[in-house]
Amino acid sequence: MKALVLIDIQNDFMPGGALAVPNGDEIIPIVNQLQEKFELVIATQDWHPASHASFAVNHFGKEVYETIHLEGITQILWPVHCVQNTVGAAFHPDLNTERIEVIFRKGTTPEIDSYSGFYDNAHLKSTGLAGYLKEKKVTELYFCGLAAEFCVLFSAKDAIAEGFECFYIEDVTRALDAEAFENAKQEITKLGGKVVTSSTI
Ligand code: VGL
Ligand code: ZN
Repeated sequence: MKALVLIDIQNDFMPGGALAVPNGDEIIPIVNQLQEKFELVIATQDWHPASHASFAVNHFGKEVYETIHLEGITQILWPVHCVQNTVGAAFHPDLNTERIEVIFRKGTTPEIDSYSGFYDNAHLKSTGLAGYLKEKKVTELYFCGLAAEFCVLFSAKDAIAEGFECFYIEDVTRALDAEAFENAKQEITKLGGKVVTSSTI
């Protein structure tokens, strides 16, 4: 059984959003078409409280994109984004949400950040996503969404570690940084995942 995972297709990651991924909106028509090919579609949503530790404004004297140590790991400080119940945290209005069976929200704990849909960045807490998918007898996971080198990459890596066959759909994601995108694809391949294009699905 295969499932399509829509990672963080939210307004704040779109052009004009608080943490805009260049051309992020280009993926939406392809995501909508792809959903028809899957029996199970699930989504993640970055869903932060305003007090979240990943926001630069919550650290006195720190600027956006500086790093700090959080829970023993390096944390990039982001602009305020995807605050719970704001328009920025909502799915893009053109995304077809009718077939999304369940939404896993992440980044809700103020002091820990979660790029992956499975675990927070320090692997302290599970979201329950792996258990949900295993109960549904899912073995193959196809990833699309934003951003390619953060939430899509981290979700794909955790999926591989959880024993799922992982497909990273390279034309249905966009990156903040082109070089990081190339590194992300190499990392997925090295770990045993597959980098594919939507036309082969
Ligand atoms: C993301 C940075 C911070 C993402 C979320 O969805 O890739 N990136 N929060
Ligand atoms: Zn975030």
